[in-house]
Amino acid sequence: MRDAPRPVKLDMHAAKGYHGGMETLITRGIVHSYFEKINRSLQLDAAIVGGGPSGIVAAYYLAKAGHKVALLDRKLAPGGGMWGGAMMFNEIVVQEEALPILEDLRLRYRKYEQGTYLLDSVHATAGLLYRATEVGALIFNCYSVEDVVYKQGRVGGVVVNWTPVLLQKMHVDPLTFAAKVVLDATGHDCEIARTVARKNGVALNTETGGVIGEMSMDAAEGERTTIENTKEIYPGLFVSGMAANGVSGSFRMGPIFGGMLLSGKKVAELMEASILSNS
Ligand code: 48F
Repeated sequence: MRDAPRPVKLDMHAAKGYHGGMETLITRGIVHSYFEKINRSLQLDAAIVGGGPSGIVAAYYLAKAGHKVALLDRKLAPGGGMWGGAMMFNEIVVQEEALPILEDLRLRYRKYEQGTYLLDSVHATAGLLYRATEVGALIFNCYSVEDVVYKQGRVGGVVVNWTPVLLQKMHVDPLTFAAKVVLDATGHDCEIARTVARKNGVALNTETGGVIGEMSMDAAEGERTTIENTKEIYPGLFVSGMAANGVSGSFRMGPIFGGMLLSGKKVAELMEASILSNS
């Protein structure tokens, strides 16, 4: 016969000697640890704006290569448009070309048809976030990037504020994270590229010199061009994922994600080359 399970007892004596008891112990731990994390991020190799699939994959490869990386996302739960699959049917499709990335990140997938694979979108999103943080990428959720640091014709960091501050339209000044390179992985709105062009009156590396804006849906073409359009669009500023197609005026593609993953890997390689050449 099996032993009856022993009652679980939490050790309330852990807070001995703390004025304020257990509550102070908890608060102190969180405050110390959080400020140690933010302190480590004030001078980054790479700041990644947007925690959708392309941004997370970029964070994973850069952190794995030993670079100091922080990813900032305005939502409470980063993951962008991947959690919800398509119309909240929580499955996504990935093409064969992206299988090496699924393998690197140890995600579970099932073979479908014509060189495509299916993944549970919750598993895939949680898995990407887990692996990226496991190799050392720091993730700051509830952070909105409202501007960049712009000096001598180069993007040199991000200007951040709490999302609730911006939602409430409170007049509160932001803080900054310096970064050798910045990634706009903000998805359909390509917010950082727009801000840089609008505020500084500069030409981006696109056909018109501005943000062209995304086109309607063509899944195959959109997937192809999202990788092609992944590039440095201004000194120090890179684009990936849907923002890459938005900036360069190409198609959206819906719930197929191979292009997003490959774009994230490509941009990590481009950013790494830039970090090394500017060190
Ligand atoms: O849109 P999103 O998932 O980016 P992605 O990597 O992937 C696109 C696909 O999800 C999908 C698609 C697939 O074929 O077309 O749409 O290009 O994630 C973008 C993330 O950026 C955050 C936002 O909360 C989301 O999680 N974000 C956007 N603007 C800001 C931001 C900002 N200014 N500051 C911080 N986070």
